[in-house]
Amino acid sequence: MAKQQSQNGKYKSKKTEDLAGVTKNDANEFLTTNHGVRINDNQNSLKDGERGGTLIEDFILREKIHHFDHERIPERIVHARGSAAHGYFELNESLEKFTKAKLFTETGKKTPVFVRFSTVAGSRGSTDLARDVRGFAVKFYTDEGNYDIVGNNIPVFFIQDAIKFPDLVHAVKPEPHHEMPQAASAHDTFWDFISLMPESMHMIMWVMSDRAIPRSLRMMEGFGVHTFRLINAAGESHFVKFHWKPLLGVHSVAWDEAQKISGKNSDFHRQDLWEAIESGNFPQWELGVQIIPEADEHKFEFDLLDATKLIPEEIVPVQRIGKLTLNKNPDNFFAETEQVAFSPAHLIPGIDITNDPLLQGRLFSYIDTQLSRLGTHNFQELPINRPLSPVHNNQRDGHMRQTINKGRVSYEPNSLGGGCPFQAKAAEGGFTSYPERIDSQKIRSRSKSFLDHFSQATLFFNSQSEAEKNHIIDALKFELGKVETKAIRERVLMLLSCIDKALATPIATYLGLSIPSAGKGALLNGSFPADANPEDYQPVMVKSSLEKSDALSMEHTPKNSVATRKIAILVADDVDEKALLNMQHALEAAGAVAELIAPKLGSIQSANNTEFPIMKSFLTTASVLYDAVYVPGGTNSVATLAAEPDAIHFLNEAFKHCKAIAADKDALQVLEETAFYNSLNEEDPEDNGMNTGIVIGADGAADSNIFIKAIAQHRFWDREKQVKVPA
Ligand code: HDE
Repeated sequence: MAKQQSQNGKYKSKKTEDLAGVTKNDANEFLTTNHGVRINDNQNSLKDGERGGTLIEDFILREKIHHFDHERIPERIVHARGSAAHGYFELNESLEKFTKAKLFTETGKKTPVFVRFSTVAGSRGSTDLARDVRGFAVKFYTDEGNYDIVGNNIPVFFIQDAIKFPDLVHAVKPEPHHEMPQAASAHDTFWDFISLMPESMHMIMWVMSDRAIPRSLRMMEGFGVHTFRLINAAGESHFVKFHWKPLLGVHSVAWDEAQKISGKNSDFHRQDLWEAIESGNFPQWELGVQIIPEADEHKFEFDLLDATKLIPEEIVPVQRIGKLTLNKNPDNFFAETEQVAFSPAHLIPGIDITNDPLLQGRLFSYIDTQLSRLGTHNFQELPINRPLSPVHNNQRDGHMRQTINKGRVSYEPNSLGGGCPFQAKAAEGGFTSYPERIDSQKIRSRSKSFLDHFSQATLFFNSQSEAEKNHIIDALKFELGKVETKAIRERVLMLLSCIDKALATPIATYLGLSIPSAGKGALLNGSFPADANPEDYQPVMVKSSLEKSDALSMEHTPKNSVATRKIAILVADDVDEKALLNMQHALEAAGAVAELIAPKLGSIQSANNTEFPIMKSFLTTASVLYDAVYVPGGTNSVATLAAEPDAIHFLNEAFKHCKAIAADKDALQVLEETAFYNSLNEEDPEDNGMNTGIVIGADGAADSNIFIKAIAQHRFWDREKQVKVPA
């Protein structure tokens, strides 16, 4: 069991201690070469006289430059851009009935974890706010070995069979002739592939939804995606789907905002995660499971082995069994976040795989990719990857071997080593695969039960709020608007019309195209094998018996907290100190982070001559980096801000992105300069703010309680249809 220690109130896991053993601190140490010789001059290379050439014998120079030359390793083919953190998983509800994995049976146990979030398509240095799927990979350092749930923030996938994965990734990556565009799916090759791959339609709904532009990595769900198996002590199997539910709720930004954040701070998510953990606001998720008895395998309208389908929560409820807490940032990005190696094949006794053909291909892909990325099979010995449970086997040697194996025996069976290391019986924790009954022919084919490509895409679309539906339509207008080939746009429109005409029609109008008929055969588009009878691949047009699923809409997410939300307070000299401090304290007491923003850096003086340090100005930050804005009163402060175009732009943008805005009554002069002020008058400027998200002090200062409630709503999407703001 992970050893728990309290240090400065922080839980310190056994893995953290393990890593501490290899962590280096250079304080009070001499500078040395890698063979441990102290360096006397790190400023000048060894030369043939003061103005002479550099001597090849300078081993200090050579080592330094050579090491530097090799600092980069190949980036991940997908999920190259990532951010990670350490933490622990604590089990509340035992799943003993279903699994023998101690991770899920010992309640109260804290298992150390390392979690890496990522975007998929972009390179290591690409923007965090790309419209993309987010990876959500969790490595559990359990007592029985490492177990990885290598999931995403979307519960389904583009394709049903692993053999299509290289095609999918080639299509979405920058186009090979000119390596453009970076970290974006809005280009011809991606939509060309999608338009010929009707099975991708459900996933397309998710990636075109706001789920693909999260407000924070801490505010997104995670999913294991595939159906896995749990195996109990009696050897019985149940199917399982894994869910991570964020305690802060699921929230997103607006697309216009996402694009601007990409320019203002392309590390937005990475920084947000880092800062939350550094400030002790540890992100948390509950682990949920949907468990299905083996006997029910064929009771669903879809195939459990088809990764383009989810199990609606209304049909199989999500049972929450424990909590994940991320409480420590990595000490070294490369050694931990970059070198961590996940794999769906990192399984422990009690958890097994299914025949999902997408999962099956992943089982060997990950280990293979680590070989080209990390260069050796000994990557499992890297500190971040090595398990806490002991490793004993006869695998030997290879590049960069760390372990010094003693003795002459490196084979099994052996008698010279006393038979060690020896196999473990199942009762001793030995891994045994589930003895699934197989009686079939070897065949390259797709099961007929995989041919429904639209029912859950329609279910997803139907389950969205009006604003969410509009965002999907707008996202598709944007993406297809960037596609240059008419035939591709038309094929996508045809596929979208099979989901819902109301989805396809406004996009077609925007593109100035008509929707081709999705008659028989039209949907196949060549996504079938050469010798197959196309009839056998014709999509099955069925409807989900469920009209709507609330769990699919972010509208129903918890909206009861402003913890860690960032609030901009716009100030200048002579600000009303009392109003400012009251609001700042109220926001901070509710867990939000309030930052003062002024026309210039340094400090401002309140009307009472108190000095307030200013760390951010309109030049160094932007409205898109905050969740809400407050303008306190104070005659001169208000006059300065009203005359400051950047302050007005800040407010206009916050309004456009549907954020809560508060202003004291005597700060109205600033709001008067905005593009939305007149619409407020129409609304009633003294509306208490809960409907409009604009909180204006009735008599004096804006009401902090109402402002806080409005911020917790996250966004007031209704504004989008009422007022268009040129920001
Ligand atoms: Fe991955 N995927 N993937 N994937 N994947 C990789 O492994 C692959 C898939 C996921 O933070 C690679 O170490 C294949 C589904 C995450 O380090 C690679 C297929 C899901 C991460 C690979 C899939 C994922 C990866 C690249 C289709 C959600 C980042 C670097 C059969 C359930 C892990 C690496 C991290 C990374 C292969 C499909 C999630 C190339 C062949 C479905 C979160 O091995």
